[in-house]
Amino acid sequence: MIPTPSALFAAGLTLAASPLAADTWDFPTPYGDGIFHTQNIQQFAEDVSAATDGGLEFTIHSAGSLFPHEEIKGAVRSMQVPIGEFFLSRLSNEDAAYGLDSQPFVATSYEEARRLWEAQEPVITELLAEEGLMPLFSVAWPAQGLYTNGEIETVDDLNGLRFRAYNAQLEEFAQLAGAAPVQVEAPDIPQAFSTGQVEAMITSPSTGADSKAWDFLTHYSPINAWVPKNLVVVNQRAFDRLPEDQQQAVLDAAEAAETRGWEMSMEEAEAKTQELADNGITVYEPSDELVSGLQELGDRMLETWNETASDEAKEILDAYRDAGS
Ligand code: PCA
Repeated sequence: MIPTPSALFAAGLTLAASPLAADTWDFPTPYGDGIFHTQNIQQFAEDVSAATDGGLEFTIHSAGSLFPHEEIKGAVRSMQVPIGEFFLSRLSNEDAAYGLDSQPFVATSYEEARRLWEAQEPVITELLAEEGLMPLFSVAWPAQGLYTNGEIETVDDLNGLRFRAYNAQLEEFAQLAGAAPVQVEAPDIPQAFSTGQVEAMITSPSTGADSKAWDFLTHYSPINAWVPKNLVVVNQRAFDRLPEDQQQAVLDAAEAAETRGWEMSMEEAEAKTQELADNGITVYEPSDELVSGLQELGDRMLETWNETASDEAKEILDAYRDAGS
């Protein structure tokens, strides 16, 4: 068939726009370039680029620079971007299955976090499929610890503090402790503390060190109350449109990224705690009284969780606990 002039014109335009017929995908992420999750995603992008000979490239927009964190999932869903990362338990309001990894004292070590992910993954994959999204890889943060000014001896010491929160569960936790929760995204932590918007937080040593917590806080306690995860999702239709070899390259790179990400997390958990100490933060073990008080808060949160959780979400918790016993 002889191509019509308009078809030639259209083909010429496409060629001019992408001389290598390469595809470039915008990839929004919530966390900064100093965070290992972002670095892991950069490596994922390099792996895909190498495996596809530059056929599929990613432009990573870190620290919520393209879409604010709360809009990333929706942006992937509506195909404004084909791929994105978010904090999994940020979705706890959508389904209790998402919240389990921010539920205090459910999974407190990497081993438990991994087992919890194995129980969550099939259910979460199905939930996201209903929205046209496919999970690619999930990576845990180091266990979450308590940052304050001065030592916290019992839960009562948290009473009245303006407490930085990153999801609904941390908000609930702060409220149960008598503190006043304020939602602040990780890249905004330094400013929120320096302007007095917040005065305490629970997060990883990674985020504490990246925020230079020593500039505005004096004490850190590794309460290790939960080990939450990030998730990278792709829009299923965007994925399906890729040539098969590129689809395979994405899946292979995702599998490698999940393994590498957990290793990066485990490797830096201690090093980042040391960095806090080296910069003048007092690192102290929580007292038995503090731990039991926190556990009590966790028990109350789990009661609330049970009231709202679907059968599928409850089955995750049962499967996780069965696998551990
Ligand atoms: N850092 C992120 C999520 C969990 C963590 O360790 C944050 O504080 O927002």
